[in-house]
Amino acid sequence: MLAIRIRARHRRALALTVVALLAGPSLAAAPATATTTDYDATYYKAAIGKSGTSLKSSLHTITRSQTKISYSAVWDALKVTDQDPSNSANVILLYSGASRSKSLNGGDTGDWNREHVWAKSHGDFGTATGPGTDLHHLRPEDVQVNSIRGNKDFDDGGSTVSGGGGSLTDSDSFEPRDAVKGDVARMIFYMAVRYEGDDGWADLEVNSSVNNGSAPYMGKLAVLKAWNDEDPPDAFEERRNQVIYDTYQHNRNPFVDHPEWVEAIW
Ligand SMILES: [Ca+2]
Ligand SMILES: [Ca+2]
Ligand SMILES: [Ca+2]
Repeated sequence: MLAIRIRARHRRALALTVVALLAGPSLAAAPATATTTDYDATYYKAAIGKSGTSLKSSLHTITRSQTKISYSAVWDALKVTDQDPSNSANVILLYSGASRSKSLNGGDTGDWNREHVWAKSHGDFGTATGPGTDLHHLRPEDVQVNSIRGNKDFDDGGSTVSGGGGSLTDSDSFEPRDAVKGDVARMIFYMAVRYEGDDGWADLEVNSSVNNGSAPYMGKLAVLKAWNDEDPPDAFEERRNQVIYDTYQHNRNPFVDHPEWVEAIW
């Protein structure tokens, strides 16, 4: 079922690429176009046809129904969700793109650890069971690269991050490598709809700033929207969403299924 859906999306993406090439030499990515998924008639039934705050509210109600896992259980979950498709003994590190042994999870140089893409200080949710253990924004990352990203907001620009796979950083922001820019954006947008302040955690929102610090915000909105368009969901990201849904949390990232919903809300 999933394989069929992925192939269908890739055919659409290819068709869109041809249209974009025929349309002219613009370097701007085309906005994400409407997609259909196997879940539209079921999981997303209440959201279909909506936009703006109505869509956001609907997606919140849908995604807040989930199973939650402990922070210690996140280690083993990431070994499944982020498994290297070419080597089942390894995980792929988000920013660096490296393939590293699953057994090297830990805190030492050369290890990988649990990166909170929505920095856990932004809203101060820590690692208690909740947003701090939500697999939809937790990814394996090299210990030192994770430390360099720190709690910076996302924006374009900066100098090359050592071991960062082409990621850039400056004093107040981080730019992931191109292949995961959309993944990062869709994780941030998921957090903004999933957490609305009604379940004991901060209402997380995307804004247009950097230096958000411990405020429950993440920037920059315009950059994240562009990244969503430039880097559409691929098979790795879609499989990850499916594994979280089937095996761990039983909720989905709506923006992996429907990247055009970013534009429909923001
Ligand atoms: Ca900056
Ligand atoms: Ca990607
Ligand atoms: Ca929110």
